[in-house]
Amino acid sequence: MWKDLGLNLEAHDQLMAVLGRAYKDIYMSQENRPKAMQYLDFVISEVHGLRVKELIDDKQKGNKVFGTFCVYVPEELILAAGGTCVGLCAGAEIGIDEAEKVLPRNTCALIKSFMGFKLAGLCPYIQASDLVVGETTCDGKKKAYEILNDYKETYVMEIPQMKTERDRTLWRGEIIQFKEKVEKLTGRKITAENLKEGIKIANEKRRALQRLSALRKAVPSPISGLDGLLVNQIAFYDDPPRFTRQINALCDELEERVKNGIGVTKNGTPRILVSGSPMAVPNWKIPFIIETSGAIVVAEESCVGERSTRDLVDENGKSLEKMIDAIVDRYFKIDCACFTQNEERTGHIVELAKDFKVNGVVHYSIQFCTPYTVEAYKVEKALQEKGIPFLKIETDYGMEDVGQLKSRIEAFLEMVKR
Ligand code: BJ8
Repeated sequence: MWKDLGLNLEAHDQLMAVLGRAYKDIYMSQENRPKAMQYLDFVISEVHGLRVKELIDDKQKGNKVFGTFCVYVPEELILAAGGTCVGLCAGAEIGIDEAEKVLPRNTCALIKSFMGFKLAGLCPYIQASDLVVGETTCDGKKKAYEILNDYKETYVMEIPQMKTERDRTLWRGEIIQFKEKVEKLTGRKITAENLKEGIKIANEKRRALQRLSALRKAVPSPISGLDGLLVNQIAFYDDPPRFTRQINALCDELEERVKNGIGVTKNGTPRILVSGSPMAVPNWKIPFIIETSGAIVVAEESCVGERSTRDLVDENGKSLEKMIDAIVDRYFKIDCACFTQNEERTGHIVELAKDFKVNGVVHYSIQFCTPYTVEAYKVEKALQEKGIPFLKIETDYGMEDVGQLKSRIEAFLEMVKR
């Protein structure tokens, strides 16, 4: 299968060995994990195995795979046409030498990573995809997609940069055009009936993730931040109905824990909100440092977290038109830092900090990510006004700065404890 996908077999084996070791050290060393996390352990062990096989089997039945890098891509339309939406590999320092042959060195690690994975032949998901769907969010991504398109067909959705009525009209046009692209590629018409089903599947997945998020508000939290993040990461890869069932089972277990006052840490452990750039698998660096420094992460204000699960698509639309409008509205609410003005995001961060009773916010931006690094100023100001401690971190996927980050995080935790 790997050969047919055109993967670099030797390098892929090495990558799997490193990933396996990192997972064992970071995840399996945690104490008191919920039993239902075993399913997530299994998915990770098969993330470059059974899941890819499922996609290949599905393609043999005539279904299409859409690879994505952003939560703006409307999964509902893909599901309606019998397709599968998968997040592509972008969370590890892989193939950097290859990536830097086509991209400037001072490009964010996420962009270098997806380019590196493709050029080094290490991402089975991009190899299995029939189409990559990109978007004009930040400049780095939109220019990188032009280059990626030389190696893999990449369709780019235009994302408005403001939220006026004119921008909504543009966004609606983009959604319609994408619907037509999906119909053309899959050879299937999107109807009110199949779109209703697509909306339902995507909403059910978000509801399960919302349920998990709500349970993490409990003091003490019944699940670690590392495990919470992992669930949100796997949401981009797994089969949606199966994932929803498994996460609801996890939530049943966590509900019991909350009822019995069982947590993964002691009462009094500092509670941290991590906010900022998305963390794709296997980017576990910041929560790992926080949680091995005596605190717990209780929420992620990020696309791999609250931003992608906060809003549902309204399910009351009866006609195809109305359903499309509901999709337009739901995605138009996303508060990515690529927008200007983006006051919603700072408002959401303050709200989350209060709801989750956090002792502090760690703002994480990937080095060279202009939108999130610049927006950190406004976030800090908004939190300062509310008296909520704030720490700004800028880093990449490398491990060289772990010691230095740990010292800064430990000092921050000392301060929030006072
Ligand atoms: S909706 S956050 S998934 S664009 S980290 S590549 S912004 S330079 S990832 Fe994102 Fe969609 Fe927005 Fe979410 Fe650019 Fe920054 Fe890199 Fe980023």
